Amino acid sequence: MLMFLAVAFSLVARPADTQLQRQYVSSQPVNLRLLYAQDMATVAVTPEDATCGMQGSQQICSLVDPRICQNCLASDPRISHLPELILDPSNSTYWQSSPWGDAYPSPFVVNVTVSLLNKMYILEGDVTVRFRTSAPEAMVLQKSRDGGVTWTAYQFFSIDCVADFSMEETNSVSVIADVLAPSCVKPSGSDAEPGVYMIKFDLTGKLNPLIENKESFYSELEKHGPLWEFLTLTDLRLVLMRPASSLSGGASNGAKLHYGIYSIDAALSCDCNLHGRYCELDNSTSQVHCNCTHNTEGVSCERCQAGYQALPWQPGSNLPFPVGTANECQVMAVLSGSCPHNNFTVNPKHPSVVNRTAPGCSSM
Ligand SMILES: [Ca+2]
Repeated sequence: MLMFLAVAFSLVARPADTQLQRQYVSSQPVNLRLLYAQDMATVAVTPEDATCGMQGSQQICSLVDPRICQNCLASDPRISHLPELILDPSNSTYWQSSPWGDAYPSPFVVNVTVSLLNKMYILEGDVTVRFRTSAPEAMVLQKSRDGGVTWTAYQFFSIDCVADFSMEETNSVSVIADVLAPSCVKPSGSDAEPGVYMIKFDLTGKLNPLIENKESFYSELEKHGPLWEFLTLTDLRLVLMRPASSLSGGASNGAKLHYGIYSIDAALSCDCNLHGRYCELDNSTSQVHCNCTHNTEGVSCERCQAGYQALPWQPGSNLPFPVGTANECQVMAVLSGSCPHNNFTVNPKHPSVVNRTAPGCSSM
């Protein structure tokens, strides 16, 4: 398998296991393109004919030099630029939109949606989008937590935030309310690679003020309130709203106005309630589930295994930081007779629960 960009950052910067005997089991961040390679993520562009060459050959011309043009035809692999090239391993292959021509009334809005298969993930770092040549003049990065039914904005991007979104341009964050509220920024990015313009949703920058106090950060996160909702997702969506330099020529400027994306990257960890280190695809059911530890089971390790229900199930915890708490499911002793499991809580490892014997059952 081709290797992708290394996960260079993690909002949950934790010391190595060997140093502190951590109790909980955290899922390891995985790059979005690796999840795609493992059939655990998909990418789609809508409307479908916004991808170039779907209904015959189309000419795509350079914004910088309109005399330089290429043909695009979706049915010809040599000159097709389909959506999957956004998440493929190659940094040089790209998705290309149709030109903004007569077929599209203004505005030319295109959705690029990345969906994670049947599972909630935690965003662990920045979302980066590598555009071909230049970034759109206006776009929104959104996320969904319910498989694409409802969407909320992570970040607005515009060369004119007031005109496009009635928002003042801002970058400042200081309190949690600032972090969680979407802001609008100019689509200014790095063009370190020739022909590539990289735009970033700066999650690490936004979270830095919160992560300084890790006890407080994890305490807030584990309430499963607004911070948890902010960081968890099932889908990411880029709503492309206006191609670069369209203000100068508008839709009539046709072939040189379009969108192109080389890649979308994000580090994500599977939500396993701190009982599983990674997720995997069950090919027989085409469903993703956690590889569970601590005697737990379920898609997200959300229940105790049979015979390990001595105590009620709980998620693991990062607290007290940094060692955390495993909250593992505890084995039950199975006694003779007809006592139901959940009433029989005799536990040789934990004598404190030995005497929780149900009425009518014999005690050990
Ligand atoms: Ca690519």
